[in-house]
Amino acid sequence: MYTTDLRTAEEKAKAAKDEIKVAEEGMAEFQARIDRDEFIEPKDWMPEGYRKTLIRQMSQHAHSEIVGMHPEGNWVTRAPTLKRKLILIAKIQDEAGHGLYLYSAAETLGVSREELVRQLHAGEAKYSTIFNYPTMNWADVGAVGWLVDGAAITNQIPLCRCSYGPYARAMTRVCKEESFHQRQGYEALLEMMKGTDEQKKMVQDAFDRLFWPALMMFGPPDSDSAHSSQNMAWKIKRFSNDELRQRFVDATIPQAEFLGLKIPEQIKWNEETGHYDFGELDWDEFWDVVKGNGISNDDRMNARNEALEDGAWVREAAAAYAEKQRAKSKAA
Ligand code: FAQ
Repeated sequence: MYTTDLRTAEEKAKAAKDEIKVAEEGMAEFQARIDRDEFIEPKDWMPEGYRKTLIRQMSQHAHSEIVGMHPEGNWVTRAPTLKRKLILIAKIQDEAGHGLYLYSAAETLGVSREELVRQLHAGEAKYSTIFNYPTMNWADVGAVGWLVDGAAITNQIPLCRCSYGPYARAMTRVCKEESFHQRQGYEALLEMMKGTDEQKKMVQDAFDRLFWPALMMFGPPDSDSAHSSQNMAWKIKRFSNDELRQRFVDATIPQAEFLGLKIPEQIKWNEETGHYDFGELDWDEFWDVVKGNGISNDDRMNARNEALEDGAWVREAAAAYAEKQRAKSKAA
């Protein structure tokens, strides 16, 4: 084979050594910045693994916000009062906004939103398992706000201190909005618990079905979490999956008691640890839903694909309009 590289073997080996030295120094300086709690910004040097894992997590997060609009969207036309309908529409619009902040923040890492959306639609990208469970009745809508947004906030508050600046800043606003979402859900359930026996049963049923999948939102147990140790060293994650899951259980069970709900038998206060014990979750179910076999996986992906096709003319019209404006300003 011909080569234009005229360096001797010795020179090549030295160049390779120098490259490793520069990479090691870069890595050490990067970690030192993280350890000093400095934010990493888009134009700063970062290891490829840091960039990749952030794109992975932030895009999964964005997809979750967007797919997460569907279970509640299902109830906009059937909300029981005008007030509830307005609240629900506002909440769902907020989730769309969260998706947009997150796609934009992910784009600062050198990937396009079109590519991320393509990955979702092709089934290559994950989104949170919780959105593959159906919302069967109005109490489920309240339970999504209370439990799903509640779990989301528990996970996202530490992300406001994540080492990547654009992600951390997006999370600050998202958390404020999620807090309203959690309260509106809890308040809707409080109202139902003042109602008829049938309404109370609906709330209990929603809690019984959605509580366990909400706990799975925090990811697999720490022992099976592939990304935790590196991402905690990089301060993308500040707490482990199990720590945040426990924090959520400890906050939620007193709220369930205040609502007047029956607490599952396996959940017991542990005097010694100062936490609630809640037993093992059904991790086979979790991985099955991750693989696409949940009750609503197909419905969610079909709805996303239909929305993409139905919206094609809007994107084309917007692009044609932008092109026209560009041509006009060039001509002027
Ligand atoms: N579902 O090594 P780990 C919301 C995957 S937003 C599906 O522990 P990591 C707002 C994980 O990706 C809810 N897949 O992973 C709302 C990885 O697979 P990969 C979304 C899951 O990243 C409310 C593998 O398992 N929030 O609800 C899940 O260190 C109401 C191994 O796991 C976020 O995304 C899961 N639940 O920790 C909207 C927060 N868990 O990528 C509408 C940001 C894990 O190697 C209505 N994300 N996997 O193929 C995070 O904090 C982290 O990514 C975790 C997972 C904690 C979710």
